[in-house]
Amino acid sequence: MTGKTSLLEALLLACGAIAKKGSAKDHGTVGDLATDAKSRGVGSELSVAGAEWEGEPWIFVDAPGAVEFTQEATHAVLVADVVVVVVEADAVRAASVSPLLALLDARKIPHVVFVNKVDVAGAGGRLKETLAALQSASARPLVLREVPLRDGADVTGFVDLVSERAYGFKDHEDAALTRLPEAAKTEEQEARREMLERLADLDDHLLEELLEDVTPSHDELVANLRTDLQRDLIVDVFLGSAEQDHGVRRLLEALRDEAPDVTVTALRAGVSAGDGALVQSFKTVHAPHVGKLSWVRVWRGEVTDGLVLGDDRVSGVHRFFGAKVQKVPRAGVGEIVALGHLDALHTGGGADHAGAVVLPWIDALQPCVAMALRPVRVGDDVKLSGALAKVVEEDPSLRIEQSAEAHEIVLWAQGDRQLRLALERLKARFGLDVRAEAPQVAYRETIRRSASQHGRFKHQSGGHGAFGDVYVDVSPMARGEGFAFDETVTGGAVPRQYFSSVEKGAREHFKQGPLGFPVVDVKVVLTHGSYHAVDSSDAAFQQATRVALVEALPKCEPVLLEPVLAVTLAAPSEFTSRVQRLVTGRRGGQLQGLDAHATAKGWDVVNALVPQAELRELVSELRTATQGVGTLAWSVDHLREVDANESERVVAARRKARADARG
Ligand SMILES: Nc1nc2c(ncn2[C@@H]2O[C@H](COP(=O)(O)OP(=O)(O)OP(=O)(O)O)[C@@H](O)[C@H]2O)c(=O)[nH]1
Ligand SMILES: [Mg+2]
Repeated sequence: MTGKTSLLEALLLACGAIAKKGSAKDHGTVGDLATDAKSRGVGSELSVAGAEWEGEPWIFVDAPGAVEFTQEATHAVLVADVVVVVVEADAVRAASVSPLLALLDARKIPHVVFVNKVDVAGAGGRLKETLAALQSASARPLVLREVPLRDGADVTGFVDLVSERAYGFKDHEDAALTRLPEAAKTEEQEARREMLERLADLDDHLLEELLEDVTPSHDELVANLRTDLQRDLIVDVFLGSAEQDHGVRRLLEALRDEAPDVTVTALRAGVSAGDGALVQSFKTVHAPHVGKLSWVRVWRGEVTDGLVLGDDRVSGVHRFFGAKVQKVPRAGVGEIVALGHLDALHTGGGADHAGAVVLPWIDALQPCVAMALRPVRVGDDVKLSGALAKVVEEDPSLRIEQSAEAHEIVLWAQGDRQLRLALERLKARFGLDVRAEAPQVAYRETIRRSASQHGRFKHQSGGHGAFGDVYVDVSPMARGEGFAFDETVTGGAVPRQYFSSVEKGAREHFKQGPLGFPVVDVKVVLTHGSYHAVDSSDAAFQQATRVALVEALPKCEPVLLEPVLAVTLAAPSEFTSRVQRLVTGRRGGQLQGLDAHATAKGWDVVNALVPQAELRELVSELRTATQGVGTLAWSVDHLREVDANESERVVAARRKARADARG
């Protein structure tokens, strides 16, 4: 919500691609109209708009900022020539871009920062600390490109540190050249000096000039800025207001002069020189009536309708302007277009005339909240699986899990918002009404005490009868040991061939213990028994074992076990103590440790153990406690005894569900 979509709108206006801006508040902008943003209040999807400015083609990709849509946003970043990171003049919020900056640096993706919303009252007073926070979040030096002109704490214009010209903001108009006020001169000179010093750190010629007090030429300065940006050695910082169109033209000019073009970016993306068209997909959409569309960047050559790419033939080349899609005969190098019916191409994959091309991409994020889905209409199950496969292909940070134990289809996502979006898509695109409920936790049960039990199965019907007779010892084992069977039968009381029948009977019975869940960590020992030469059988001994266990287990103090997850919660360090309290405030939450984040500067990771049943609420609390930016990774760690209260609740709920199912 920092104003990315608003900035796109302002850029399009500055290019002359639109005559009038749509409202960002009502999601009437080019960027938001192209997506489902309207129904959710936040951007959830990429949108693309092409424009022409000063005789050159531009393609802008607007990315969602919410943490749940990071995967989608990251995909756009990977194929971009340059990334504009939009932040607000707010130190705490600015620090939240740290993971993004770390990714950009790891991939050497050129990026600049645009400090937006400087029109907000008092923004000028917060700029200094915002810049400091940004610098602590960035591994690369920030190069401030403009200093604000101020009236008290309000920003009224800026001085461009390259041209040293001062501009005064006017509402919804290009800034007008003004005289640099005396009061701002010292600040301007200090800021320019600092900019030059940072650039001189990276260039010997500039350093010499600086030491000799020679003013570098405008061209030399721009050449340095260009090289340093392209090699991801510096992060330029611009400021302005997307809503008021302040500072937008200057940003556009800087991007024109300094951002790399597609040949440089293609090398960065791992594309080798060669002949013919080569594309890489960064988004896949299954649109009703249209079928599969692959959003691609053309890294090399020219794509024409009907061209063979990978294993398929291009059926339709589409150019975007937000929601408006136009069919074109061809797309040139550097363009971003949607190609129809490239069925074998998946998001992240490349293709040329000879087949699939493997290019560096990024792993799917691990989803952290889950819902069990059930079609409202009976018989829609197969349709649901098919539709879900497509929804997940569109967003690889979703995952489907077919739970055999609970007979559920579980959809895993990055948060409730992304889950809701998936449900909306199932409805809008596939006509599927789906009910979502909390998925079943894989509870287990075990026993606390041992018992010995006799079990006999005797049955006479028609021909020959059935007879099995066993004495078993049942005892608890250590957590994680599962199931064990042994026998200590002497004197052939139970013939050897029935030992495995007893084991089978026990395994079968343990599928559902007295509390209603699979039984684990229990040992069964067959100690004694008797048999009948004619009537005994495998089945009869299995039955006798069950008879014994039905009696035995309730006497052994059965207890409920729940899966406990090892979780890693990541957030800016000012939220760390709050995050720790979230863990300790949760049922069964245990702190394990605290570390600095491996890549995101100024972030911490809190390691903890929490019951799986608490995961969804923990994620939602984490988001609330961290202004929406915290993330969580998890793995199943161990099974733990559930305390009496919770156990009673879970067992009662299970009984009720069983009773309801029986009708
Ligand atoms: N005062 C002020 N408000 C702005 C400015 N730019 C955007 N806004 C407001 O900030 C809110 C969010 O703007 P968007 O452009 O939708 O933000 P976004 O970054 O695209 O948000 P997501 O896509 O959800 O990440 C809207 O209410 C805008 O009106 C600005 O320059 N000044
Ligand atoms: Mg947006």
